[in-house]
Amino acid sequence: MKTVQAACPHDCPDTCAMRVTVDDSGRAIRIEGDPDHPPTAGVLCTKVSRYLERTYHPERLLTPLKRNGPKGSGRFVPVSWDEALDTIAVRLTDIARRDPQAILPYSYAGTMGLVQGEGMAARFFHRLGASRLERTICSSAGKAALQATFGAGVGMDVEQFGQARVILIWGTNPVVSSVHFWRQAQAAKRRGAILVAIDPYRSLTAQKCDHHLALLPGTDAALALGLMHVLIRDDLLDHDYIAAHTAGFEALKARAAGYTPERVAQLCGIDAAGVETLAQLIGQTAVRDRQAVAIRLNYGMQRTRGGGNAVRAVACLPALLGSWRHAAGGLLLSSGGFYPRNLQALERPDLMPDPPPRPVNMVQIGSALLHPGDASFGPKIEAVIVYNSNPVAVAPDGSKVQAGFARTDLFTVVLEHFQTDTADYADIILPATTQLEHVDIHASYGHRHVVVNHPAIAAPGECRPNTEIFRQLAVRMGFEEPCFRDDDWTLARQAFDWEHPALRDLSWDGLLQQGWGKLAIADAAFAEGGFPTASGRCEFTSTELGAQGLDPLPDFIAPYESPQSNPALAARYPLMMVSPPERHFLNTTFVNITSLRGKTPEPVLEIHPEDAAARGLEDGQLLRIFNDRGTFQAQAVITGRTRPGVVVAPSVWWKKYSRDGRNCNAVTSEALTDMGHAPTFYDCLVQVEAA
Ligand SMILES: Nc1nc2c(c(=O)[nH]1)N[C@H]1C(S)=C(S)[C@@H](COP(=O)(O)OP(=O)(O)OC[C@H]3O[C@@H](n4cnc5c(=O)[nH]c(N)nc54)[C@H](O)[C@@H]3O)O[C@H]1N2
Ligand SMILES: Nc1nc2c(c(=O)[nH]1)N[C@H]1C(S)=C(S)[C@@H](COP(=O)(O)OP(=O)(O)OC[C@H]3O[C@@H](n4cnc5c(=O)[nH]c(N)nc54)[C@H](O)[C@@H]3O)O[C@H]1N2
Ligand SMILES: [Mo]
Repeated sequence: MKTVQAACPHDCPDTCAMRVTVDDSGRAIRIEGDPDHPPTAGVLCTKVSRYLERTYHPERLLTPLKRNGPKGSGRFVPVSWDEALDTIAVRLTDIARRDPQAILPYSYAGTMGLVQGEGMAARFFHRLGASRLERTICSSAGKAALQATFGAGVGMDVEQFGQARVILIWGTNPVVSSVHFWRQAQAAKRRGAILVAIDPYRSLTAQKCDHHLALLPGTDAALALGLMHVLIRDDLLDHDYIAAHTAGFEALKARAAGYTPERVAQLCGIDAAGVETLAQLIGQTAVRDRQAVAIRLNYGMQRTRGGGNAVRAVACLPALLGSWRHAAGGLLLSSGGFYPRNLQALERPDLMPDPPPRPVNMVQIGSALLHPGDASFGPKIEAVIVYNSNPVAVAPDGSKVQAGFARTDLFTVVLEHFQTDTADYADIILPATTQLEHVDIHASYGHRHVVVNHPAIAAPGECRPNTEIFRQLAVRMGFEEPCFRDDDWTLARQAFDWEHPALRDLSWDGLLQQGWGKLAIADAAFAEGGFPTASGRCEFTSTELGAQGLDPLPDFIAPYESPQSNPALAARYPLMMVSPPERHFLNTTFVNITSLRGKTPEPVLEIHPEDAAARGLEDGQLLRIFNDRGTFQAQAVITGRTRPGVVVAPSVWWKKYSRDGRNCNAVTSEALTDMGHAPTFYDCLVQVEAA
């Protein structure tokens, strides 16, 4: 029997430290949260506590496979590693001889590990001169907004939320998506804190908060500007903090003047009293009582057209209130910017040709694959190498994505654990190791610890780590640079700049032994200002955005698709659809885990009783949800949890497990946000009828 220190690899702010118990035969028999790691506190979520079921799943891919039927048919036969890698190397060499930009890597955060993520893979594609993937499918609108406002993706320490007096849980459903933050919020509540959810939907989180403000999707910037309007009007401001540590207050004041509670109420579909009450709550608590007001902001608001501006507007509030003075006050969207990553050493961008290859936005993979190539787009895409992602299911405008991957002239390689919807379209599938079987090191975007992952068990069958697969491809492609021979622990060490002051408390040996260690960052990092912007201030007016010719101030930008902004479209498709995470899945990961799918056997669509009655729909009935882009089916759940005019499709389903072979991304669009080139999954008008 032995216990191995591990890290949860999933795309989640919590990045848990885990302990894996392995018996004498080498089989993992237990997985649990590390009780000593403060953010994890011995607890794993429902999904990851099933990680052994996933690892020992009878459908794990165990050998390389070659397609033996039409694309998408899912028919494959086993081949040797030599045959698989030789086939890939011959094909990529041939394409690269003409133009390496016709080769596209496609990856995201199937694992958040810095080694099995873009470590060796990035070196390989940089050296090859392949197209550069803009990895913007999740967090880049908010990241660009924080960059403009705070100077980096930095914020409060999640471990401090338990001491806050008021917590705004804004555009996030942590009971589902971040249970370790929710533990902190509950601790605060037990101490008498007031929790407020801001979400169009009465989520599991909103149900447990003291107040719930159900605004229309995509209207958060208007609400934030309305709160500022009241705070300024009633002089609920920390004037000293504003004077010493912010830039652009007068301009922001002028902008907020236009957002009266009445106007905001109309834009957000709420009553003006809701705006007044919330402003009084945060203003009185922060300024009159000098107590900590904390904001947990996450992804909900970022998935609509004005997502970047919405994050910028909300991010101005803590400085106006002086909340940053408290360790338990301020705002947390991401802590990722605190880590001194050493991407130069890890990913070797210097291996890229000059000028750098063209970018391709991962959100628009459907259109990119269907593009015939021209002077402005560059060459037609001839090969895609997919790892750590499932684009056929997760990317928007799914019928385009599917048509792109179905191209018979496209050469597709998929590195995977399972035969996903994307793997069905591969020419070659390569079996990858899971977190229990490989080395990794993790930063977090929710807490402030480095977490190490030791392999606990041997790889099953012929599975290999992503790193090893790219190392062997590099040999076959004739890449001779020594960096293609670095092993995984070497990559792990290269991931950070160990001389950086944020890592001064950590030693490599100590980290390997304990499995985790905390960055040296002050609890109240911005109590005395010191934001990592050029001015050192919290920038209400952003010099950076101004220099790019953009609005330097945050503003409300209406959704592409809403009854207010696009009445003609809404006449045909009157319902706004959001498709946030389903509790028992992680994006599409875990959808194939029997015990978890048992809890959610069918895709559902939640719809308000008024909208259901207007369409003669009954609870449990099979629905068709559609717009000009496509259609998918789901079972009706008629409920007052959503507001009239808004339908909710918990996601993301494997297409092949649904009755019609489609999922909600059949109707979502490829349009991008105002900042960060991010997706607009929740900016989507649909109509609903009985199937
Ligand atoms: N169980 C589980 N956990 C997950 C994931 C998962 O799939 N399943 N995914 C992980 C990943 S990759 C991510 S990015 C995070 C995402 O998790 P969160 O940060 O929680 O964000 P979302 O799930 O996008 O949306 C959360 C809430 O935002 C609401 N919302 C939708 N539109 C708007 C809007 O315009 N304004 C406001 N204020 N709210 C809106 C939705 O109704 C939903 O209740 O979760 C991670 N954790
Ligand atoms: N409609 C709608 N669509 C959405 C969202 C939404 O809220 N609504 N959310 C969006 C968001 S926030 C995100 S982040 C994206 C997520 O999209 P993806 O990053 O594609 O996430 P997953 O669907 O979980 O797919 C990850 C895949 O990586 C594989 N994998 C895991 N570890 C490894 C490894 O070590 N090696 C290899 N080779 N493979 C591995 C897993 O088996 C899994 O199939 O989806 C987006 N799509
Ligand atoms: Mo995400």
